[in-house]
Parts: sequence; C-alpha cells; structure tokens
Amino acid sequence: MRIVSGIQPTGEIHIGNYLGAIKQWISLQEENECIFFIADLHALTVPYNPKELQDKIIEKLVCYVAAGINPEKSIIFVQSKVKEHAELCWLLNTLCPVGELTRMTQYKDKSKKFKDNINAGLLDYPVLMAADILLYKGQAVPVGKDQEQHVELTRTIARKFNQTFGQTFEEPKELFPKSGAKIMSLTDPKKKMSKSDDPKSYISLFDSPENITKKIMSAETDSGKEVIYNVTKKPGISNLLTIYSLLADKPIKDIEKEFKSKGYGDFKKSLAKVLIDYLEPFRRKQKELQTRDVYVKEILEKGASRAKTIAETTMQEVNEKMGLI
Ligand code: AQP
Repeated sequence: MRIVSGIQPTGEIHIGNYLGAIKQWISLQEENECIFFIADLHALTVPYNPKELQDKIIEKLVCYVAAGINPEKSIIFVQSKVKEHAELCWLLNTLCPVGELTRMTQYKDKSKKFKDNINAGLLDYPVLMAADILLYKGQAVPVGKDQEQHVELTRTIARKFNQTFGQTFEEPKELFPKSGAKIMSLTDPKKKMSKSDDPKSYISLFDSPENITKKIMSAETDSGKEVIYNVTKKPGISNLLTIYSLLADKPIKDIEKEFKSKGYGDFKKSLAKVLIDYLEPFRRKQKELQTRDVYVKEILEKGASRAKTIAETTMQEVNEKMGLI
C-alpha cells in the first residue's frame, strides 16, 4: 500500500502524536511505500513566528528520525519543498463546496481559539490535506481520531474528481491504532492532548525525566483512589492507563491488577518510570542528530526529490484531465 501522513511543525511532538500517528508509521514502513512529510504549509494557518517556524521544521525532521522513521525506507520531506501540494490544492478547491469546509470540527475549534485570525487558509486546510494525500495517490492515511473528518472529505473530493474527470484517484482509508487514537490532555482529560496547549498538558517526546515525573505526578485524576479503567467515571486515570498499557505493552487489566491495593501516587510514579525508560533512546538519538546538520539536510533533499517525481506525474495527469494545457 502507499501510505501518506504528516505532522505540522507547531509546538512539540507529544505522546498523543506518537501513539496516534508516528508509532503506526514505524510499523507500516516495514512493508509499505511510506511518504511522511512535515506539514509546514498547514502550520501557517494559525499565528506563528517565521524564525521559530524554520527551527521547528528541522526539529520535526529530527523527531521523526529519532522516534524511528527510517529515511532509507520512507520518503521524508518538507511539504512546501514540493510545490505541487499547493497547486493540486487550488485545483481541488474548485470541486469542494464551501459548506463542507465550514462544518469541519477542526475549523470550528480553531476559529474559536484564534478569533482574531480566522483566515481563508484555516477554512481551506482540509482541501490542502486532500491534496497532500491524493498527490501521491495515497491508499491509507495513519492518523489520530481528530483527523477522521478530513480523510472522509478527501474521499468525497476524490470521488467527485473521478465522477467529473474520469477515474484517477483511489479513495484513501484512514488507519487508526486499536488503542491510543485519541490521547487526552493531562490537565483536562475531557480534551484531546494538543501541541498548542499548555506544556503541562502533554508529555513531549523529548521531555527531561524530571519534567516527565512532574507532569505525570500533577496530572488531573478523578475522585476515589482505585486504579480502574472507566472512561465516563474516571477519564483521567483511564487516559493514564491507556498510555501505560501502550508503552509498557501490557493489557490494561494486568495493570489494574498490579495496582489493585495501591493508590494513584504509586501508579503515577510507575507510569513516569515507564515513560522515562521508553523515551530515553529518543532523547539520545535526538542529541546525536542535532550534531549532524549535513545528514539532516541530505534526508530532506533526497526525500523532496523522490516525492517530486511522484507528484509531477500526478499533476500532469490531473492537469490534462481538467483541461489545462
Ligand atoms: N491527542 C492525540 N491523540 C492521538 N493522536 C493525535 N494526533 C494529534 N493529537 C492527538 C495525531 O497526530 C498527528 C499530527 O497532528 P497535527 O500536527 O496535524 O496536528 P493536530 O492533529 O492538530 O495535533 P495537535 O497536537 O492538536 O497540534 P496543534 O495543537 O498544533 O493543532 C495527526 O495524525 C493527529 O491525528
């Protein structure tokens, strides 16, 4: 299968991004043709600082590789380096009703959050995402649950294109992990963990052991003291149990048993240790990559050139079918 997915270079990549998306990418790259990009054009739709953005783009590449994406196996590149993303987005815009875009949950949430900057790019985000996927004729998109609506819209746009201009695109399907498709905020377990929130609400992949311990020990828990999975009654503990189970590779039932006669404090201490141990190799690899600028640039150049070859072929076909010369 051809797999396509990306992450915006906003904030710091957290364990929600990892468990929802990157962890799937790592296993998928073994047997599929994978295309992973840094979605810098998407990041322009919310307020940002241009100098910081440049640093964040490189930071994200380092993060992908440190977390286990293999540049020999997968194509890794920066979205804006392949101009066909923006070009296809424009063409697909002409097929997408505005009404479809105004009903998108992410658009509604972000327009509320950034009241002073409700720009046309924010509204058009899902069409650019459709272009990101269809440009490579992606068949599957490993993402977290929050992106479900956008992949659904990609299918609608692909269908409309095929009906209007002839069969061109396969309708891509979303790939959610069995568990971890929606990791919740540590400070408010009713909200999803998000890069643009307060750093106390997430564990970054490169947080120091001290910070991990602090954040986990002060994570919002629920009344009572039993370590039991119950999303409605105990959303905080259930979220922590999900993280524990995925990182320690243990069923939730076994973790509940282990902490049956212990309280939240012991459970949290143990979870902090699980996180620290799991993320230790990531921190080590990050440090090593930070000293290898040339290698990092090479990955991006090689990735963009491989991506461009596929993108140009699709654009030629799309331009012809749409009547452009
Ligand atoms: N809390 C989450 N649980 C599971 N998966 C998640 N993803 C995001 N949050 C969670 C998945 O991570 C990938 C990259 O996300 P993105 O950079 O495109 O931005 P996002 O979905 O908007 O993520 P954030 O963290 O909330 O970023 P900001 O705050 O910048 O908007 C996607 O596959 C997403 O599903």
